[in-house]
Amino acid sequence: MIVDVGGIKVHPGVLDAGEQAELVEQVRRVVRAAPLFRPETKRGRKMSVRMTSAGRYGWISDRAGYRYERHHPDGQEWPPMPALAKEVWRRVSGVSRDPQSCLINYYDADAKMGMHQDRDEANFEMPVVSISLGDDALFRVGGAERGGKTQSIWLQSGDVAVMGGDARLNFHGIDRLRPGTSSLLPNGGRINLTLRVVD
Ligand SMILES: O=C(O)CCC(=O)C(=O)O
Ligand SMILES: [Mn+2]
Repeated sequence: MIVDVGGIKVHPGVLDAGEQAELVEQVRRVVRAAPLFRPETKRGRKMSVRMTSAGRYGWISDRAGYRYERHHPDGQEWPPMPALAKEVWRRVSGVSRDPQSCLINYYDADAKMGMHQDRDEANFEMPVVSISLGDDALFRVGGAERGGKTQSIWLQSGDVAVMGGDARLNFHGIDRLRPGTSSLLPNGGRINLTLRVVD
């Protein structure tokens, strides 16, 4: 059963417990090669999530703004995309192109993400596919204009959200986690993977 939240399609439980553990293992391999960092906004504010990327492109935010880059801030190319994440994309994206970027966000118990649009990609006909692992997170979805009506849903470990079609440019964010709701990550928190076609 797919849940429609303001046009974003949430597929509950796409990954079973074994697949979630396998994907965490694949994420750990990425993080060993391309360590998590805490990005700054254009205004010099530290974000509360830590992030890294895999695939051809990684998403970067710093004083120069938001953009995709071929390299981690330490100068290396991004590691290969987790195979299981790409498989999830193939199951749910509905498009024939493969993703070129897998952004990995790590939320500790206090992290959140403000309302924003994903609009640094060249082709908005390509969806964004978002995979949740670890603690539950309150996901808020608005419309294509900032400040409109919003709806919220608790995303659980193994859930996958597809932001596509008319909802591709909808504002969205994470208000908070519910710490201790999952035992997938030994130190708690949440990993979110977002897969995108960039160029
Ligand atoms: O953590 C999430 O579920 C959303 C992440 C997100 O919107 C993003 O990285 O652009
Ligand atoms: Mn986003």
